[in-house]
Amino acid sequence: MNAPDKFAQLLSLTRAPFPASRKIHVPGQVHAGLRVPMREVSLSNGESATLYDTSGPYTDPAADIDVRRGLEALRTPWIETRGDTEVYAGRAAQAVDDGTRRQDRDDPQDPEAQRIAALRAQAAGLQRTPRRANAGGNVTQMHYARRGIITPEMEYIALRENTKREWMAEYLGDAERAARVRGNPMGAQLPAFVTPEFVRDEVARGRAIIPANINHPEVEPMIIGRNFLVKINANIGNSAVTSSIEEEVEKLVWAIRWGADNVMDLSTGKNIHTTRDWIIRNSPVPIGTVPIYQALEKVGGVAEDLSWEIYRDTLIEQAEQGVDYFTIHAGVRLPFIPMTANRRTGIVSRGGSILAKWCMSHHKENFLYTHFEEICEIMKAYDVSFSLGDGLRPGSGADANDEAQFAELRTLGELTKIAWKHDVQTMIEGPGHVPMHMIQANMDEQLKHCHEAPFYTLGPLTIDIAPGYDHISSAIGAAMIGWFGTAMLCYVTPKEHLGLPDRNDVKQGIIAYKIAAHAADVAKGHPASRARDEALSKARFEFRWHDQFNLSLDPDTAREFHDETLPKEVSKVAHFCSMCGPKFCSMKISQEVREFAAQQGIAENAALDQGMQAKSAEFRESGSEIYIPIHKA
Ligand code: IRN
Ligand code: FE2
Repeated sequence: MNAPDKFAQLLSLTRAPFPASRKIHVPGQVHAGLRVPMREVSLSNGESATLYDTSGPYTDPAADIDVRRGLEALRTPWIETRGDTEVYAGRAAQAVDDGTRRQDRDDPQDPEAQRIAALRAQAAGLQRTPRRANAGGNVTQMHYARRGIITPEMEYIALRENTKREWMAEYLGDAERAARVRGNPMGAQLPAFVTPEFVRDEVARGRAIIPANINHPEVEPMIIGRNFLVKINANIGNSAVTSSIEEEVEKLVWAIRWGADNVMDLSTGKNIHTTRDWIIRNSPVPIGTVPIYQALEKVGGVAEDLSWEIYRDTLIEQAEQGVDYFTIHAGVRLPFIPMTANRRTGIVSRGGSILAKWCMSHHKENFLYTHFEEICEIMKAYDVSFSLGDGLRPGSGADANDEAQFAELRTLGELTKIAWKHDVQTMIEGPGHVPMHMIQANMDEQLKHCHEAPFYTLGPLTIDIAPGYDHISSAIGAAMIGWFGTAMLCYVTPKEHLGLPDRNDVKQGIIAYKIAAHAADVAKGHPASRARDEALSKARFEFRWHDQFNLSLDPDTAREFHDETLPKEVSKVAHFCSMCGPKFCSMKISQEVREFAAQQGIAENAALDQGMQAKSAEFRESGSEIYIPIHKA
């Protein structure tokens, strides 16, 4: 079977368009040629809903995708027009030879080496010549924003955040449609609709970041900041390398299908570099990594052998490939490590523990801290954003909000100032395990010490006793902290603490986090967020079952659950479901109440009384059974 066929087969499920949905593209105004993708769901009553869409061209049946070639590089003309970059030979290949490849040299006797050589050959069509800022230049979105420039990325984002068509109409100058939405319920501090100027201003202040490496031109720009939709991140790639590009890309496509706004490639082990080529070239969402993981591979897993030089080369190697943000645990300072000694669960961050080990064994300050300005120089040459790591996050409720955690957080605030001096975009990573009553303090401290740089938290898990269900224990904390102002939520899957997530675990984690993020958006009063809830509730009340499924976060499961008891097509228009049965459907009753009121010409409340009394009599007469088995026949 040739490659595209294999991919098509593997992706038949992940590439299927969502039911009743089509991809639409909204044109730019400031920048001609922008095409901002959204998902439009057609409803059976003739209306439609427009949804934020993270799935990229994969859910577009018209898109011609070849994973061995990579996605279309839509940002290349934007980057070239800016005229501030140069294409150069790059050092990625050399870095791989120096490091990763040293351990898995292509030894003809070694089947593993042969396998890896074959994998590398598959990636040949995906290697790109890198680009960097002209000497002494700075190509970060923050740098442009601070000079008052509205980039195509910024306008793209402004349009993308406006999923409510009417607001978009106003932006697009459709006065008639705009007039209908004057009385919208947006929150006081939020704009009526997101303008490109608002995006620019938020990025200039450091209150939002646009992770978009100039070497990742395939990315569909998105924004992370508390005055925008709350975003979620899914981690992939921490398992052993699969045998083909197709399988690796499939994991990514699966994650973005369900709504991952960002994906982090946390691969360890062999062939990290090649796997990353596969992922980035085929990813429409920003990709983050934790470069210390690869640096550790390069020194054979011995933390003490790490050095600034090896780390620096790894940063450049990954920046040339197009990684959009790096988790950098520069706040794990030597004096903070003893503060973890009496913790219940010590240091639980992978990166944090690697650096703590290096600091302790050399009795030296963390080299990421001492070389921070040099790291900024690298970041600004490619526009890689910082995700300042929380290496000392609590790993149990007992350790939440302790001295070590907050000492690190304050350091991340200091480092943010340094990054901003270089116009490098920065977000701050946060916990971890935090009981509900201690969550708000995390947001307060972050706002106080990190100068409003976006917060990006892992959950937090609100309790410690739910292995197997930690997507739930953490989504509760994530919803809360999102509401308080966290800009991005790092998902947790049901396999957390237990093993590697499989396909279904990834989906469960993402859906749990979409719920948390959306709950936060609704509570914050994001202008566009409620539209989908409104459309779905209306469909629910009017018994438009297909519309209810199609508007839901997971239409497949919604439909399957309904099918379990009422599989027939006629039930998809029935004015009841199997939960309460035909007689006790509260929605049906309230509709009857409305009709009754209209007929009788009396006020709805009075009718409600009468209607309820009638229903109450009916209920008693029928034997006062709450659950009516509907499949008796
Ligand atoms: C997010 C917030 N705090 C931690 N994270 C994520 O945890 C981080 O972005 C990365 O994806 C993952 C693993 O980080 P550690 O364990 O190396 O700190
Ligand atoms: Fe944990």
